[in-house]
Amino acid sequence: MRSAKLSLIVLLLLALIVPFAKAQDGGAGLTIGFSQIGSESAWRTAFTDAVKAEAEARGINLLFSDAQQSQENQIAAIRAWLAQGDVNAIILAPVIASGWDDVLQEAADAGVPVVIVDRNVDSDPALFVTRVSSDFVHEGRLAASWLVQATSGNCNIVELYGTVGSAAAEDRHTGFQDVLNLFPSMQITRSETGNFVRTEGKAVMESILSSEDPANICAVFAHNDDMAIGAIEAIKEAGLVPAQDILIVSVDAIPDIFVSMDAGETNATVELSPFMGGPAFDAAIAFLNGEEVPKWIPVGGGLYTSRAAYDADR
Ligand code: GZL
Repeated sequence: MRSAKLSLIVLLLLALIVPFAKAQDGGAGLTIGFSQIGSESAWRTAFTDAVKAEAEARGINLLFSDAQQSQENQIAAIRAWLAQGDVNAIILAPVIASGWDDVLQEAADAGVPVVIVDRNVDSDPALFVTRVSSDFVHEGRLAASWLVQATSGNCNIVELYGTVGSAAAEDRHTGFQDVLNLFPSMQITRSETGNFVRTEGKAVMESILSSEDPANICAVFAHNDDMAIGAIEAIKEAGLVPAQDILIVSVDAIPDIFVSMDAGETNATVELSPFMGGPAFDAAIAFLNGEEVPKWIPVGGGLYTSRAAYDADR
């Protein structure tokens, strides 16, 4: 009789304590789904590797899905994790901004918090915990500001646009145009999407070089380094000197862009940190522990015109 009573008391105590048990600070033991866009660029791959390494270091059980740049695949992965019923949180790197309302509502209804990383969604912010990202508009402004000082405000520019509909492409374009609007002799004369992919960036630049007088192209603004590297290959194959005949500025600061910079084949890159996993996991854990989380957690980055300057900032 005494042991039954004791067991009952213990169970009652556990019932009181367990609901208030905090997720361990680092997230050890949590199961978190990470819906990644794909592996379209070297930056994306570095971002994936950094998130996986962070999860491993924290003892988080990471469920990883590479959507191969398909929103349909991202939504399917999230729904599968919700159906599993044992996922504590979801990290989403959305390929494009629209089309997330339903699945984010389903996650909210299931009590599974979602943290947005990198690109943005145009859904109600109440449907996700926070967004960890850089400021894409600022990145565009930085790139344009460098080009203004490199050309004294007089330049016809080819824009290699990222994935159509993505916040990264839309906002980098907006920031770049914000600055150009101040300089009447700076204009984007051609803008074509290369979808953030190196081979597509090369193909688009080849097409532009064959349909425009290259003497009228002062510079290329590529929304990411991979497309810039593709453009560099096209410029060289057209018999022109990249970074001299045609200036080049891009975003991401991937290792390969510094190889091009060392060779004098590109001019400038804006850094985009791949280390968003830590802040994303921290935000999910804070939310699970009932703590307030800001709606935006920024990651920074500067503009670099040499490897030495980039290395000096590490
Ligand atoms: C921007 C990110 C972009 C990178 C590209 O934050 O979404 O997607 O600049 C990647 O390299 O494809």
